[in-house]
Amino acid sequence: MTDRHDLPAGFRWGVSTAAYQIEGAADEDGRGRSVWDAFCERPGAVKNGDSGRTACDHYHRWREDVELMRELGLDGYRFSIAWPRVQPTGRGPANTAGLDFYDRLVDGLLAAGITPLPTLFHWDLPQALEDTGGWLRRDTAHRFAEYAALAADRLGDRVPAWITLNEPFVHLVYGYALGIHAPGRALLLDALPAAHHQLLAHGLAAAELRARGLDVLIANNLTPVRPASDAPADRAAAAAYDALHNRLFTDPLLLGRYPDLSAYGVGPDLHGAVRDGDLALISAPALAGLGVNYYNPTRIAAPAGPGLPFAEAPIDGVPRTHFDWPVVPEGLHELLLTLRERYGAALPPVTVTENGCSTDDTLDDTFRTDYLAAHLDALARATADGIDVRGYYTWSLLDNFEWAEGYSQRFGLVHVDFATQRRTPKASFAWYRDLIAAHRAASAAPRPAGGR
Ligand code: IFM
Repeated sequence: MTDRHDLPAGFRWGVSTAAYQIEGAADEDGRGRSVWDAFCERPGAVKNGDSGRTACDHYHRWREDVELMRELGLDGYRFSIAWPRVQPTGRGPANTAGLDFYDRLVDGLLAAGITPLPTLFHWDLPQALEDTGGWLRRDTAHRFAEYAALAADRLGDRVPAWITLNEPFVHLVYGYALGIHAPGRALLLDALPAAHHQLLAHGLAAAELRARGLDVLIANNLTPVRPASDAPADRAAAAAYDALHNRLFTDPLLLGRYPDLSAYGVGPDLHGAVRDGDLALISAPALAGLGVNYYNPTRIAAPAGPGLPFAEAPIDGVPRTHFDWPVVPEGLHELLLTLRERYGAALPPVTVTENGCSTDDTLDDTFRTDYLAAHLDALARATADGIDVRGYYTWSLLDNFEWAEGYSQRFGLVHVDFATQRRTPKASFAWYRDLIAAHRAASAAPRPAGGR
């Protein structure tokens, strides 16, 4: 039976983090204010009134964190660059002191034999840009390309591949449609221009990165969508949800068009946001890879009344994480096969840029080990089925600031005591380290006939 030990030779092992969730140092070295700084100050917006002002203090403790990564034997580290450190107001010349931090980090990673994989936008928009309309405004896409060029000019000599955006779907829905993440706007379907402007930002930044000889990826949050039954109404609802969650941010990149959003009463210009030439720009240059962030499938039924054209249905009979998310490893295999069926030759190589689970506050996190093992087994089955998967970055290295949930959800291989900043590797840390070492040794050794 195919399992994680059968992942291809050269498969890249990593961990993922994001700036606002770990860095802290909110006022240092000229960093500007981000939408998350503002959102965390709103009473009741974040559980327990938590914020990322200190988080894991990674800004000062990054050497210790790189040492942990070296111990894991990682090939790659996916982190995000805080736009407000590079351009405190989202425009204008680079803040050198802010870029210096990432310069030191990149050098530290390379010295540890780890390839840096930066994400340019993981939700921490400079507040000054939000004040002029944020992602609802087309100009923000141009500002993003300018920022991407500044970051690439400083780090591109050592960083070969870049992720433009993290989970634009989640940012759109939580940040602009429902208001449960920063910037806290609850515009429902009127938020849709923020989808197009994020994709336009990707396209414009991709051109800057490619002009500097760099590879470009995007990290999309994707979910296999399962209809609650075979009834036509449930199937139609599932298709509508799939269009919003999966296709909205992948079809334009790989097919050069938006999916059919008529179930939402929305036309192909997304409330007038799409202009001539935009889709050509978004889809023109081939992506070096598609980043897939997978956590769980979604079960969808027809809605009971007016409003959105779908209703979420429970997934019963499976384990659940501390966050109460259903654990369905097979969903990762299913998702990758669906992507191939949908995009065919247009599907670039895939990297799993996030996958992981929150557990309770314990060092003996067998739940996480089982979760990771089962998802990697599913990934190996996808590679055996011919999907080109290049690597796996687990979320996350450290327990960290989990957005509206504050510090109540712990996703780390390493426990963080937020009062002392003490890092303690959990059982899953040793497990991941040993898996990476075993895979590397087996990949280097000649394969016995009929075996691994
Ligand atoms: O913590 C987040 C991350 O920032 C984006 N993807 C999902 C993770 C877990 O919720």
